[in-house]
Amino acid sequence: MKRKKRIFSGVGEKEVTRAIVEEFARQFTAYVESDVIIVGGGPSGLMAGRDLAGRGARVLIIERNNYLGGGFWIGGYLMNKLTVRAPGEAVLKELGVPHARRAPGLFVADGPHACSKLIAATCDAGAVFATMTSFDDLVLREENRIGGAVVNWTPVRALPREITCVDPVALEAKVVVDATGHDACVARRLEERGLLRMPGFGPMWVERSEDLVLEHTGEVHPGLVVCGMSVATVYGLPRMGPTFGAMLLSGRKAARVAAEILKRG
Ligand code: 48F
Repeated sequence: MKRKKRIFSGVGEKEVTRAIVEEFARQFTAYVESDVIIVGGGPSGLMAGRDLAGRGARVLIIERNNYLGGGFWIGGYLMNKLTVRAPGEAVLKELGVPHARRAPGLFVADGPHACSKLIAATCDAGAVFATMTSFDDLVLREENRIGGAVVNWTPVRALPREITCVDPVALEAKVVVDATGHDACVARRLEERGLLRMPGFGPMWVERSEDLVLEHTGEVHPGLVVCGMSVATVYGLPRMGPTFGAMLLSGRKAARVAAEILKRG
């Protein structure tokens, strides 16, 4: 049979596989040492990553899922409309996310639109992602200063202990940001070692919670910055439910704080 002219290039399976493996290895090797590791690719982590990378920092975002965005795709109760209380809508404007004013100081946007724009803006700023990668532990240096994060492939955790014994690997960074949401997984590791006391987040009270989360966003231990809902868990602040202004602005503040730590050296 006469072969028709090809539409796509003639590269085969081996080139496809090499392209993936070599590019992954190149990037991973380059980010074995970075300025900032952000654990958690939800709204606060993405925002922190975008602003820090925009300031020229080398930023690696670690996310245990194969998708980024955390709780930012869905508003609440499985409904994909997000709310943002003023002044958080300034970030929606900056990202070019269409939003409607529902009441004085209250705005609504589409989850998929807002989340995809934030992810794209974070990529455009130059942040790099390790997805399907779970934070496992911290690297601690002299006087318990943070020196990086210990990570493993997410599926390793799902395997029965009897058949796997896969050691994690360590990544070095000058600053680590805990953006893991309500679980505050990174700060939790310090608590387990008696280096931090975490009361856990309190009951819902949106009018107080957003202000408090923003106020408390910052360096909680030398080299560790907390942002987003992990701040509520670390400081015992009320939760806020499906509203995201404080997540975006907390990520922005975390970027500022991390940049100051980097400058301080
Ligand atoms: O939960 P998440 O969206 O955190 P956030 O940025 O925003 C909170 C809001 O979504 C909402 C709220 C207020 O609006 O109450 O809940 O504080 O995103 C956290 C991300 O961290 C990832 C997790 O999969 C999610 O994408 N994550 C959590 N633990 C780990 C992790 C871990 N151990 N390793 C890697 N990623």
